[in-house]
Amino acid sequence: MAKKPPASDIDESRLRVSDRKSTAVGIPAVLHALQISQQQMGTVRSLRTLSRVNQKDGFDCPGCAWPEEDKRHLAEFCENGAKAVAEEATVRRVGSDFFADHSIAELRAHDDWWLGQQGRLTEPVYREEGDTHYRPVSWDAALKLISDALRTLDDPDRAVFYTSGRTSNEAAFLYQLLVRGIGTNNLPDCSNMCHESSGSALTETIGIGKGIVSIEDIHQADLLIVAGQNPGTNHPRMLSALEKAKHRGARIIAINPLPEAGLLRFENPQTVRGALLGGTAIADDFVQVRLGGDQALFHGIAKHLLEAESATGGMLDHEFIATHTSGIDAFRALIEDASWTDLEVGSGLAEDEIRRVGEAVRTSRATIVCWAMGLTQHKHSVATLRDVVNVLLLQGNIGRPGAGVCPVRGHSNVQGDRTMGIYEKPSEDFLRALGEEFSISPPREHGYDTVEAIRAMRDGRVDVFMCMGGNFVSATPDTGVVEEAMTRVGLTVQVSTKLNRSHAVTGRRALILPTLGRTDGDRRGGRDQRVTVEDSMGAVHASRGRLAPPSKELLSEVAILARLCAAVFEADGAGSEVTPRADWAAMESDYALIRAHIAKVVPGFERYEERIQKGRSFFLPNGPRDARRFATVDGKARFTANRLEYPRIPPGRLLLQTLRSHDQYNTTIYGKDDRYRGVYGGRRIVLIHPEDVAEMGFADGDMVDLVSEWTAPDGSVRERRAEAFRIVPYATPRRNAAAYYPETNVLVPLESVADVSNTPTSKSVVVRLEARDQASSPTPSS
Ligand SMILES: Nc1nc2c(c(=O)[nH]1)N[C@H]1C(S)=C(S)[C@@H](COP(=O)(O)OP(=O)(O)OC[C@H]3O[C@@H](n4cnc5c(=O)[nH]c(N)nc54)[C@H](O)[C@@H]3O)O[C@H]1N2
Ligand SMILES: Nc1nc2c(c(=O)[nH]1)N[C@H]1C(S)=C(S)[C@@H](COP(=O)(O)OP(=O)(O)OC[C@H]3O[C@@H](n4cnc5c(=O)[nH]c(N)nc54)[C@H](O)[C@@H]3O)O[C@H]1N2
Ligand SMILES: [Mo]
Repeated sequence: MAKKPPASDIDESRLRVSDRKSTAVGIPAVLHALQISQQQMGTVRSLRTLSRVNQKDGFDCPGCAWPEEDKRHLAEFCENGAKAVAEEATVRRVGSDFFADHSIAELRAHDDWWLGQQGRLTEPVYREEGDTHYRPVSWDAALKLISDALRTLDDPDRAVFYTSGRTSNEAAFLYQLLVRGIGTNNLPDCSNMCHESSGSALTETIGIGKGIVSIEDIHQADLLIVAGQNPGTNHPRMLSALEKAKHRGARIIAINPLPEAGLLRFENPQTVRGALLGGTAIADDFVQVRLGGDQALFHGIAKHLLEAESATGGMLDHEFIATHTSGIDAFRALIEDASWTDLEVGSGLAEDEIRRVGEAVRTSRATIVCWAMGLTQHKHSVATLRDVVNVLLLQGNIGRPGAGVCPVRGHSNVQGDRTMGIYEKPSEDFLRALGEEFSISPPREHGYDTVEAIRAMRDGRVDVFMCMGGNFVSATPDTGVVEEAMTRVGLTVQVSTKLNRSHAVTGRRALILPTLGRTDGDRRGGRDQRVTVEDSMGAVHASRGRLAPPSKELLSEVAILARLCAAVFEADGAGSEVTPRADWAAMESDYALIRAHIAKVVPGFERYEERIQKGRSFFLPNGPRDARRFATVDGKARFTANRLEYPRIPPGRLLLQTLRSHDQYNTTIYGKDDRYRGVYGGRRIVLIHPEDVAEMGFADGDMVDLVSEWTAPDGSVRERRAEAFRIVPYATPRRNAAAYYPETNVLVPLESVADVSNTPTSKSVVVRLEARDQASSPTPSS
């Protein structure tokens, strides 16, 4: 199905390509961040706001989930954190006059960049069925529309509730309570498209769905493997931690199909060395694996270790293996059987390159593997991550200082949202505690994840679809299918800070509820309210914004949810013994009351209020890290035997990964440059190896359509098309291409998901290139 992009905003006439950079951050990054901040906020507001990012008693950066170090710099943020802040703290506004001026059809013709640039949403608006425009609606009327729809459902499973990862712990807890109080576990979230594969693999093998290292461990590691991650753009503050580890003597190996700038060299703007002297070379070794080749690489590392063990002994931690693990025999047998030829083909690396990494692992006293989307968004991601765990287990690199697994999380509170129960497959322990606290009997049947939610909408099985943040329409795979699916829903509700495509492609009736962001002051019940978040390493701390909110009309996410709970559970006829009982109004005016409930339901939150005072943070219990305790089926860390898999690329085709540019936050597009990769003024580009470009009969600068080909289990092939991409020859492995998300989401088939985790395979899409008649390229707009 051909799906046209909203053409009016596509002006790639200024697109310019130059050499890619090998150094990240440094002074240009600081200047660039300040420039964007100034455009959005003006000078005074910029300085006031940026000085509070990630400070004790300041607000948590809405950028990434990388933790703050204990000793804070005066400016504890990075270029991309500053852009995330500027995007939210902008002085531009979208009010009811905007919606009167722009019909929904008109909004639909714009892309996410244009929509986001309009500014902060300031008042609730509603689209009546058949109407062409959104119109202002009061908060009371809006909440009544939702509660009426929820209370008249034929079946609670006909409602679905999505969450993006910026929602605070307090809001997330109320949200899941609302949903379970109604009687469903339909709580898909952005994690389903993000680190779900990590959660699946880690829960199964070490009994916890998150990472087990702290920032101290990073500093103390002897070897850090950074696989499938682009920290120079997506977790810039991680580079400071890597730099520190390096100065203490750690080796760092980057495993990536692309030579990403931040991994190769880093100029720390906080130090004189960084600012003036050319910075630190971060990676000691860059291993250019082929897309989806990591499992083969980790099998090879294991094989190298096991061979060394047979030759001389002393390579494995036998005591750890005997006391704390199970399953090594099957794993060992599988690895001994593996052929180096298969491992070379699977990884795209030569045997001696694989052995070079194996040797670094063998000689390391403490190893950490860090990863992000390059390892989680493939068909065999869960197997790949189980094999990462296998390699670490061999040397006892789980549950001791300077060692372990470090899935680097994306959204700033995505991990906290899960801890609060935003999960379609909640544990029995969680549901029992929730039930006891609120005298309800939460549903036990699992709910929809993101992919299942889309299928349910597509098939007409959803009446109400509510989103707590995010941009469902653009972030999910198979944009054509999702847009169609959205229009089949009775009522869609978006709680948002800014406009995006999910406000333009809606259900038959649609509500937009504007809300406060992290940087906004939140005064309720005569108090300045704080919220709490959990970072990528399991530390919980408070966050408090100070800026005057964009409008007096805005409610916080917590206030919206507390009022919605009241509307749903206290309305006439509700309040039976099955609905949750709580003082919703009191919670709205004092978020500490919500924390008191959380402390009773979620393990590890005892003395919650006390432990977040004065900017302090506390660590949640972490079995493997705290005491080599593994909550798995047999109480051991589990070796697993995973058959080798890797993508097969049909002749004449390329394997496409969809990734982030330097000027975006997921579907929020800050600008059209990707400085480190040398791309300026446009986003519709595709990076391809120069020899593939030539072999396929194209040249640098040619315009092509990307056509994805999906072969269904029954053998039928379905095509999807993304139009007008400029070819950029690039240092990617042969037959591996890269282009930006979300422009390419239209190519990712809804059926193409990771085994076990059901995560869309956004880093593994088979495509062919089709020449484009230059004359038919989208024409530049003014
Ligand atoms: N500024 C900024 N910060 C962000 C975000 C943002 O959009 N902008 N997004 C946030 C979110 S939600 C997330 S999840 C994270 C995402 O952080 P990343 O995972 O760093 O984001 P991607 O751009 O998807 O980059 C994937 C990286 O993996 C590599 N890769 C792709 N496939 C493979 C593979 O098969 N094997 C290996 N070894 N490498 C591979 C790619 O070349 C690329 O370097 O960042 C978070 N932080
Ligand atoms: N092809 C492809 N697809 C992908 C990925 C990929 O690598 N490739 N990555 C996937 C990943 S890792 C992720 S995490 C998802 C991201 O999916 P989402 O989290 O759904 O998307 P975002 O673009 O982060 O959401 C941005 C919107 O959130 C709203 N927002 C921002 N701050 C707040 C707030 O404080 N409160 C509320 N209520 N709303 C707020 C704004 O309206 C903004 O427009 O996308 C996934 N999709
Ligand atoms: Mo993510």
